[in-house]
Amino acid sequence: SPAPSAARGAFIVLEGMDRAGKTTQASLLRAKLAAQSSRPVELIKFPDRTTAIGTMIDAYLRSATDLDDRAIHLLFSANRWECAARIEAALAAGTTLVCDRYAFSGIAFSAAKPSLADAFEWCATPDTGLPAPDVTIFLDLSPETAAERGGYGRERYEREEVQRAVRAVFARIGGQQEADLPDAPDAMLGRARNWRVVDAGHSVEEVAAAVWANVHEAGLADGTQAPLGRLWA
Ligand code: FDM
Repeated sequence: SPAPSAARGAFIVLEGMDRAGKTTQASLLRAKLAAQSSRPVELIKFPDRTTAIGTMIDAYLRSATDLDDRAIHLLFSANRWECAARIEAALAAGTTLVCDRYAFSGIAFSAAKPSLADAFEWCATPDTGLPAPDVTIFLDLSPETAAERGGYGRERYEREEVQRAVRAVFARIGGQQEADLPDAPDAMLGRARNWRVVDAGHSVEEVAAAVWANVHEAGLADGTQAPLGRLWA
């Protein structure tokens, strides 16, 4: 394992489909990382509904309010920006962060909307310059398996047709359908961002093992010496 003097904490993002078990896997990963080293590990999540911007996002997701598609997109990005300094400080202080959703959800859920279908680059732009994850693990789940797990909840995006469209954008972000994304600069593609896909259609234990294997293979079990990157460089 890496020297205890590794310069900073690792920034590990979990993305995934609704019902993929993202929140469960984030807390299992946190526990596993904490057991592997003495480095502090913290869980964070986006949207962070506790801030003033987060309160507006929460109302939108519960359909208590309506907002223009571009306006809500910018609020989700602003919600990351208001946490960016805290993320950087924590990593620099040696804390590893496990982050439940990040800018990729921002792109996927917005570009899945008909009004923004041809605006992938516009969707990516507001997040330019945010701390870049050292690895992003995407928990993939088919709508069929989601249905077997009891279907979706009641929030705005928890409908099968939305989930299908979101999954298609995630596949584009991940570079799985590169040819379909002529408008996306290379750096936005998952390949350049250390994007890993885990099939979430298995048991909690199996998925946790696959998530851990990816973190370990990425060399992030005990922080990293690599300089912190920036989206979308
Ligand atoms: N979501 C999340 C977005 O539309 N944009 C974003 O930038 C982010 C981070 O908000 F439907 C969507 C994804 C999901 C909802 O749900 C948040 P959870 O259950 O709080 O993760």
